[in-house]
Amino acid sequence: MERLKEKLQRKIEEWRPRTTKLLKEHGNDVIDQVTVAQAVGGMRGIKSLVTDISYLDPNEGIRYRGYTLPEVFKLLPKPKGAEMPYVEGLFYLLLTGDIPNRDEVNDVIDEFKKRRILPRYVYEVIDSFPCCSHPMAIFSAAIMAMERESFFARKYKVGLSKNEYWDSTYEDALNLIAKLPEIGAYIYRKNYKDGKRVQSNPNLDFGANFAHMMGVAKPYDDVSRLHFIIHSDHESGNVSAHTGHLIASSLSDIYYSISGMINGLAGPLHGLANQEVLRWIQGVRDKMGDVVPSEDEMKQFVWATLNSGQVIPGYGHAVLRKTDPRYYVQREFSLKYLKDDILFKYVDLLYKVVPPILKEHGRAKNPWPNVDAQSGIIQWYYGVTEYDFYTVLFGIGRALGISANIIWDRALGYPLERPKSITTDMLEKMVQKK
Ligand code: CMX
Repeated sequence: MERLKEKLQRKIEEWRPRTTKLLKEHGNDVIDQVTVAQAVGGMRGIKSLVTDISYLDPNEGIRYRGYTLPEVFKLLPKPKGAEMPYVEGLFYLLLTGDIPNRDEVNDVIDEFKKRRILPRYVYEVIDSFPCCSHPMAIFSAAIMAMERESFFARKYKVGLSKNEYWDSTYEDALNLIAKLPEIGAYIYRKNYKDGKRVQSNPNLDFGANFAHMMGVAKPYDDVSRLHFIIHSDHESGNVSAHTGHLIASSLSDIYYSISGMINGLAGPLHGLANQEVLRWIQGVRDKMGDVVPSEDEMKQFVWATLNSGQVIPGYGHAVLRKTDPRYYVQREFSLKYLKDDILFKYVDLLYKVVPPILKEHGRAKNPWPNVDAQSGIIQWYYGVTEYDFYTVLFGIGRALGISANIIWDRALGYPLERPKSITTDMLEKMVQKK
């Protein structure tokens, strides 16, 4: 069997000439134009990043390496008796573009197993955080504390050829990813379970070990696999992925990049929306006294939020123009396992009520739900009710995709990212000339 790193090396060597040829023969071909609205408005839709790990079609949603989510769930190997595939297999797919067989998944499992032990000082960093710190701030700092372990940074210091950047970046990425479940679970236990740590079990896969360290019984192992897989990648332009890529482009190592992407994910317009959805629903539930609102009552709650100038969390998207397939995957899971749960009924009712209201409101370009509209209620159902923690779960999953991207950025020699800014004066002069 070709080991993961060997296969990656072969794939990189095969891919490099494609990028070189494109640049050499078509470097000056125009692929997009930029409008004033795009320059002022957050660069929406400008085609200016290249990634082969995933692609987001506005209507179809995400494909990982060309595969839709249902295909990914069908094709990736699963642990015995599990409904959801190995997270390790998903990482293999993101990194190499190939669906792994069982031996290849076992290879990734072994790689993570070797690298999973968390340095003692990481627990101390987590322990030292003052009360009421947000779990995302602790998560980011815990990753940052491990920067001293960077293999890439050490190698760079003594002199590293550009062609070899990807190799030590790969080592850093695997070292870090292997430790994320334990960091996340320890933050959870520290913040909400009196700091009682559950020792990691080396015989379990990524999802099952996370569930074990969280102290949550089956089927939370499958819930974790599902969660990490659907959150892993969403092409390059979203805030977390772009932040990770941007930081890495200055040759900062993966610890800086992943810690930075976590900080971007922590915003309520991005990953924190999963927490905000639960907070919003619990606010309604408090007013309703544990009863599911009628359709009319729910409409009033939604309008009240909009009329107070706030967004409806979990709805809308910068790229998607249809219901997010990540929402569908979780909806199907919920219909199977938590159909009668009161919070699922809230979410189900919101799915009926919110899109027509957002259309009538007339602002959001996409009135449909995104991944965050559904994820929190699954966590809540299985006992993880501390919703401040939910974005950490998103972050563990997202680190898989961003790390794969950064390894490939280095392999293909993507340079320092440096778009050009202009002044408002310049913009005004440019449009006057027309
Ligand atoms: N509720 C109310 N208004 C919304 C809205 C929502 N869910 N989604 C968009 N809008 C508003 C925007 O605030 C904007 O208002 P203004 O015209 O006053 O500036 C207008 O509609 C146009 O926005 P857009 O072009 O449709 O959306 P953007 O690309 O600017 O923003 C997003 C995308 C996700 C930030 C936005 O839809 C939003 O705020 N959604 C709620 C938060 C959320 O669920 N975020 C998670 C996204 C998924 C993820 O990254 O995890």
